Amino acid sequence: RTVVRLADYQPPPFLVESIDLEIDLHETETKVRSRLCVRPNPTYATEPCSTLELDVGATVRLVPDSLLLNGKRLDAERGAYHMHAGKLVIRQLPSGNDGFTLESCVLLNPSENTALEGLYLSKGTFCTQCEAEGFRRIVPFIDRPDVLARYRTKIIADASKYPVLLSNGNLVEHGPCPRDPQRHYAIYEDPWPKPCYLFALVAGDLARVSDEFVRASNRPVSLHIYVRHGDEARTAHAMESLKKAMLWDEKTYGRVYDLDVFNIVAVDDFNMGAMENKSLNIFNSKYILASPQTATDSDYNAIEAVVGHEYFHNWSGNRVTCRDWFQLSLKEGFTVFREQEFSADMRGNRAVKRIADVARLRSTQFPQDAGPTAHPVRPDTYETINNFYSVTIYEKGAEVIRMMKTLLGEQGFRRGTDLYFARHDGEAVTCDDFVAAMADASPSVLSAADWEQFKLWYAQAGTPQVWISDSAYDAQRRELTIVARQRVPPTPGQPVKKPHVIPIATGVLDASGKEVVPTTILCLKEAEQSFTLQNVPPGHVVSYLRHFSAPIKLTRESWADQEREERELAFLMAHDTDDFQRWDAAQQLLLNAAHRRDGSLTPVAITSFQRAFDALIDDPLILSQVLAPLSESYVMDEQPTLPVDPELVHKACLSIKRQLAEALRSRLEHVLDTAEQYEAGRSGFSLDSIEQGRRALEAVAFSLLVTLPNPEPYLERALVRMRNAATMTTMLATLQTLVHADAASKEHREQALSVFYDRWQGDYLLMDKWLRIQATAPRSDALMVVQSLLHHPAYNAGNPNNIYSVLGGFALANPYGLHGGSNASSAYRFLADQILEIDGRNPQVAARLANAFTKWRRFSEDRQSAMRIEMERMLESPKLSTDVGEVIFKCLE
Ligand code: HT7
Ligand code: ZN
Repeated sequence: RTVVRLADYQPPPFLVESIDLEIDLHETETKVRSRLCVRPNPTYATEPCSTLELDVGATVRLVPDSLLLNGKRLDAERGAYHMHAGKLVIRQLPSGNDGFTLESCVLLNPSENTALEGLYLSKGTFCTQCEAEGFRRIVPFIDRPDVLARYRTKIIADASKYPVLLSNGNLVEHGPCPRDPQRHYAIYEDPWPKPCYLFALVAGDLARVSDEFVRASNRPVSLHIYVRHGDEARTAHAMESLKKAMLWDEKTYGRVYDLDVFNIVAVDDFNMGAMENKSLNIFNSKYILASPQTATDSDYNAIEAVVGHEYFHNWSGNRVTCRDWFQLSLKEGFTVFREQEFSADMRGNRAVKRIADVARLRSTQFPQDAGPTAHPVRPDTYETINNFYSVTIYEKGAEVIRMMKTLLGEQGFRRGTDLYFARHDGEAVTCDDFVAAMADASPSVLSAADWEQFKLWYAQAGTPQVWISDSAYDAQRRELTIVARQRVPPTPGQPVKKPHVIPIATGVLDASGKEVVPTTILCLKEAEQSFTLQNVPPGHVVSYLRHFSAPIKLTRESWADQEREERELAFLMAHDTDDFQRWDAAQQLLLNAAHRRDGSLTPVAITSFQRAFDALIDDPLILSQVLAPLSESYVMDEQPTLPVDPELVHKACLSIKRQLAEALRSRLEHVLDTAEQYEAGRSGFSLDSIEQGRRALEAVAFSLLVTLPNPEPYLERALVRMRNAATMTTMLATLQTLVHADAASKEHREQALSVFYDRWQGDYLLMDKWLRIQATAPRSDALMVVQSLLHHPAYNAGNPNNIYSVLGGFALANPYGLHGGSNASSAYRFLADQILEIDGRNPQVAARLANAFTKWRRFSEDRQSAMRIEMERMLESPKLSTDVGEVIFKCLE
């Protein structure tokens, strides 16, 4: 096993000043000629290097005799170069510090590229994915992010099949090929030096939708979105989102776009969400295409977020990039944070966005940090960098940035980002450089030692656990003493940890619910530390970790008795001035119930849900989040005692839904009535938060009511609603209710599924959702359902979205379906077989599925041994990729 280590980082011996590419596109044999202007790196520490090593992907075929050094042919026979372990090693370099040119010509077969890295075809469109190490699958190159070059790219292709030819930068020339008028060419020049992972090329028969953004300086930028013909009308929201993002980045960070054109291309086959290639973003079509008839509210929100995210990378990632891939969170954590704040500002309700982000962090990143693949925000080692595009690098990385903002304040943070961009524009830097800019821009806030300690957030894996005790109250002095203790749990390779700097945003309410101590930051640095709050009245209730000011798990020791805990949670749920806290208190009440094996809600909890319903009815989005059922995976991940019993958790979750439905029955029925009436009396479609809230609340109401003892009327009503709903949000929500409800009969399910299928079978994105709803249904026969979906005409085994929906839905989002019931070992065998099969085509996607095994030690012994057998079988497979191997190996370690 070959491991790359951060500690081994060395600057590159050579830099590439510019690269000239000529890419002659053919489906089965594309010819790529390159001319690199190389020069020794003056900051390279040791002797000038006499050999140059270029990275070359395994599927790249070097054309014999095509290597030219300063125009002279290099002869392999005479030892001028050789290939070794994915490197093209060139020996006879000119001595001295002058640069040289190196030309090469290679052949590729895009039609056979099923890994979707490098140059590949998506439904007849040529496209590229070069991050992290895909460029070497197109051109022999020094494929690392600290080598920044200027690019000139000539694309040649059949004119009728590929009328649109795109690459980074400005179009400087185009026309028919003089010797072959069937073919045409286009030449692009990108004036901004960039690492090769930001290179992109697209060629296809695509429709273009154009618009314009006028920068603060009054200079316009042409915006183009390229999609399949017929999809033009579905780009409006993406275009609006792009313009909003451009304006927001000017206003919030002073970041202005730096070219006169910005292109986005949507393709159906893409391993991730989207890619921020310089001026030519390539997107998974699900994050571009939306229309009121075909997209849900979540789709609209996700499009806004992802379009924003990729655009924001133009500064956080492209203009200032990463020195090496260990620094990935430098661009990803920061950009996720920027995207989260952008979305929060656009939504008009910041708490709603924060709730969604924290729910995601807790349900995906916390389990990763507690399992065998736990790694720091800046890992020390990796085998396959693709496995590190993780929730830890992205979401926990964003939390680390958020904590810096909390500590420095709005203005201090902005001073820090201004300094960071000014200092490092055009450079490839590290997370330390980011922190240094923050520290230098606000020298009096934290000491150098504090910043060193703060940086442990980059170095230590594991979710810190904080215990808070606040029983020491002096009524006479109205003084509250708070004692906080912290511990970072051991994680693989890191048995012992140091204390973190943890900002705990804290407020105090009096007995009537009035805020008496406004939010203040308790900055916990020691393993144990006490804080004193003044002017605290008797009967107070303290609210800790407001807006989730640090990515930690908090235990309130003064809540040792359940009665006090439930009472104060109910109080916070009713009165906290921070809506995030109200939601969080509700979550805790639900989680407490889920962990009482029978799922019983206390009378206090039931009353507080009834009160919350009445208090929040005018804010239906928050209310829908307060009432939203807990996911079974989350309940299992948070279960304090092992082993987890998926069947028991499923029953407990069902019982909680039923108790809520009983307690809120008439209110929920009213929600259904008003939703229908409202929709009938309204024309047009709006995304404002009240309307989204109505739809979300109706969805929750259906999902709760169908758990009641006599659910038929609600199931019937859901079916009618599904047929008639005016929005895709409600159509899909009711479909999901019908397919997921324990009480739904086979007829209900099949009818709902076939109504939807008949209507939308021509829409690939909707079929993907239709598949996912079935694969995630918590049923004891989920394995059979999933097996049959693999043979359904709507399922395309080469399409990552379909794989993530069906196999990912089953393996990662349906714990009862995967582990429950008597046939768990068959489910594990099936999953391992699928992972092996997909691994042969697309290791990156297969490795994501393999993460299903990371929780294996939380289950019963018989399940554990069944999973172990499958993992060992996978490791024995001679062709197993390092991507999957790395995940499974860590599970078994
Ligand atoms: N920066 C992009 C990462 C990405 C990627 C990485 C590995 C393989 C395929 C990929 N597609 C996109 C996405 C982003 O964070 O903006
Ligand atoms: Zn990103």
